[in-house]
Amino acid sequence: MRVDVLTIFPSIFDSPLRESLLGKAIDAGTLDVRVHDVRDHTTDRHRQVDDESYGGGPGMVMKPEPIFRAFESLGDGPKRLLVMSPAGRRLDQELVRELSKEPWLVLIAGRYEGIDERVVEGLGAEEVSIGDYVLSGGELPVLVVLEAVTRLVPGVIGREESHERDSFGADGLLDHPHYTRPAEFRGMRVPDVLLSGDHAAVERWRREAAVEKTRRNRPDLLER
Ligand code: JCH
Repeated sequence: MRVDVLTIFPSIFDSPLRESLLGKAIDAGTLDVRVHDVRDHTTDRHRQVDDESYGGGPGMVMKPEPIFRAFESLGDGPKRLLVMSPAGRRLDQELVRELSKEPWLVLIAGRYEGIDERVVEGLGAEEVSIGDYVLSGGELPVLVVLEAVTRLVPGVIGREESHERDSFGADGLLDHPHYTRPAEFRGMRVPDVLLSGDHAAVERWRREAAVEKTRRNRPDLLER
């Protein structure tokens, strides 16, 4: 999968793209992530990427021209273009699965009060929100989308830690609790059934524990 990121803060992406899963997938060539500085696509002396809001009010808006130029510098080929926004379609595992099937994604991280609407209109960008809270820019949302999507790309994570173990798997339940050694820690015991070796009993316990955790933490998931 190829992913191009358009941002005015490219250095934010350095360490997250080097570490862990993303870093390994990039090293292995499974993932080709390219980060572009939108400011490099300005044409004026001041390399201006923002301007005042038409209609007035406080706060600046990202200008469309450098974003269009950055996008058009990527070359030809079918791309799915996403722009991060608190006013976007909320990211969920269903959208993540869909995006993981795309061969080429372009993710735009804005700043200020957001981006000129003509990026949505003229480039066909889809607005995506990572949740109902407000951040100061789209860089962290881009990294969230990248990590969620790329772990589903074949070859990015190992077989054994595969996707059926997701909290938002086919059954729509949260994941069950996990335990490792020691069997007793500061007076807290691991449930006996998990030490029993009875695989059917373990499966029944996990299912019930998953339902209970979902009821407690996310009752909305059980309604559906
Ligand atoms: C962003 C901003 C509009 C603050 C600028 C670009 C995404 N889920 C999610 N939360 N926040 C974002 C996000 C994404 C891109 C940008 N900002 C700051 C934009 C606002 O209107 C209320 C407030 C925030």
